[in-house]
Amino acid sequence: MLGIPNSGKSTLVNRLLSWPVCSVSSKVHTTQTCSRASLTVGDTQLVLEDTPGLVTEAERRRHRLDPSLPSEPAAALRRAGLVCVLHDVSDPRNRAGLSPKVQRLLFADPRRPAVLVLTKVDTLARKRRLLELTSQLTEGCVDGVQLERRAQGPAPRWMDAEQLLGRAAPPEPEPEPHRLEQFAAEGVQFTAGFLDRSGPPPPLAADAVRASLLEHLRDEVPYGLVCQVTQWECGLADALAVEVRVQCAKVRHSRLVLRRIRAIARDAEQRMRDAFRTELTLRLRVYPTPPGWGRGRD
Ligand SMILES: Nc1nc2c(ncn2[C@@H]2O[C@H](COP(=O)(O)OP(=O)(O)OP(=O)(O)O)[C@@H](O)[C@H]2O)c(=O)[nH]1
Ligand SMILES: [Mg+2]
Repeated sequence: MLGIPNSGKSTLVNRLLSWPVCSVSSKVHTTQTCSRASLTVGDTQLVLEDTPGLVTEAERRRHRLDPSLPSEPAAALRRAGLVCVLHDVSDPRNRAGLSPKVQRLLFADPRRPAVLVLTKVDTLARKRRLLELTSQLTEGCVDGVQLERRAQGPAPRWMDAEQLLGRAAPPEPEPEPHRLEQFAAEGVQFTAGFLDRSGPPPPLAADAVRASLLEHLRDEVPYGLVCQVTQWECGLADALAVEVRVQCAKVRHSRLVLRRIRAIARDAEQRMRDAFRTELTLRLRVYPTPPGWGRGRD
């Protein structure tokens, strides 16, 4: 899944899996690292890889993002059998063209199969606009073939996926399916449907708190906070007991976090319950200064 920040990559992965394994928020830079989840149909397994939004070095510095973040999507692209390029059509200023950041990456590897995925189509009142946008974005060219345009004629109709498949030419013979063992041999880690309670906490635990902070705090405040899981163990009645330390670079920011702490904790706890499909309790500890400088507050 490739696209600029906030284009809906994580949401699409979650929808395809019917499971919220990727953190989502309404702010940019929610996803910090590539994460993979698997979808199994029969004996075939599809590995979906969510990636951080594409950023320039200047954007990375402004939002205090990890130095490795800008290179992550390119690395994911090199691993992909199919690239889904997500394009947000709800943004009127940028929807008529693919971001140069996306184009640069695709041009670097032009032979990699890629499909264009328009997201947030529900925000367009006139669905017909989608046809114009598709034509603009692809320059009327699909698979290297220039499509004919009819100047006048019957209005194009939208077909649902089944109708479309029914009308399509008979499929090519199926390629040899990827097998579970093959992915395991390639070193793919599976995240969905698997929770190792005795192992180290999965990155999703800290990500859930980060997403909740992004959702509840304004402007640049959440970008200066660092979340770290400090407890991850079986507690009473087999429920997971999770503790996350939220480190704030400024005292003012810690006050803002504490002011909304109940809502943040409740939201983060629910996100973890949904993602891990287990009962758990979450405790947040907020530290206003670097570790060791004082006591945290619950
Ligand atoms: N209306 C609408 N909103 C959507 C759709 N898909 C995603 N969103 C919203 O868009 C926002 C961003 O979604 P994400 O899935 O976090 O976007 P992302 O591309 O993963 O963002 P980064 O991780 O920051 O790169 C969230 O508030 C989603 O609820 C959609 O199809 N329609
Ligand atoms: Mg994301």
